[in-house]
Amino acid sequence: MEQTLALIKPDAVERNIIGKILAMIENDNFKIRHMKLTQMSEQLAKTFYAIHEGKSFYDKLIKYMTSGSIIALVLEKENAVASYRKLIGATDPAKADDNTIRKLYALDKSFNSVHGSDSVENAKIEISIMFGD
Ligand code: IDP
Ligand code: MG
Repeated sequence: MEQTLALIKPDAVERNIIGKILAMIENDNFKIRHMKLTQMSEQLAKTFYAIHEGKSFYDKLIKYMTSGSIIALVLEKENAVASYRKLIGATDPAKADDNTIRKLYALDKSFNSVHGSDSVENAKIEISIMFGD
C-alpha cells in the first residue's frame, strides 16, 4: 500500500485545528501509520526543503516551519500521494478547490497549514527525514 508524508504546519497547530485536519484525513479513508508532535530544527527544515533553496520565499519558509510545533504523519492508502495532494488542495488557498484542507483552513500561500509529498519518490525521502528508516 502506498504511503505519503503529511505535516500539519505551525500555523494550524497554533490555531488548535489539528483535530479538524485529522478528521478530514480519516474521513478520506487514509490510515495513520505514524504520527508525532515535534518541532523542526533549522537544519532539519533546510534538509526537508532543500529543493526550494534560493527561491524568494525560502528564508521565510524556513523561519515559518521552525517557528512552532508541527504534526508529522505517515499516511497510507491506495494512491496515497496523489490522493492526499487532492485533499489538501493548491499551495495558494485562493486557488484551492472547495472542501480541501487548504481552502478551509490555510491563511495564505505562505502559511498554508499542511504539507503533502509531491511524488512517491519524495514521499520515501521525506518519511525517512521525519521518521528515519
Ligand atoms: P506545496 O506545499 O504545495 O508542495 P511548494 O511549491 O512545494 O508547495 O512550496 C513549499 C511551501 O513553501 C508551500 O507550502 C508554502 O508554505 C511555501 N511557498 C510556496 N510558494 C510560495 C510563495 O510564492 N510565497 C510564499 N510562500 C510560498
Ligand atoms: Mg512541495
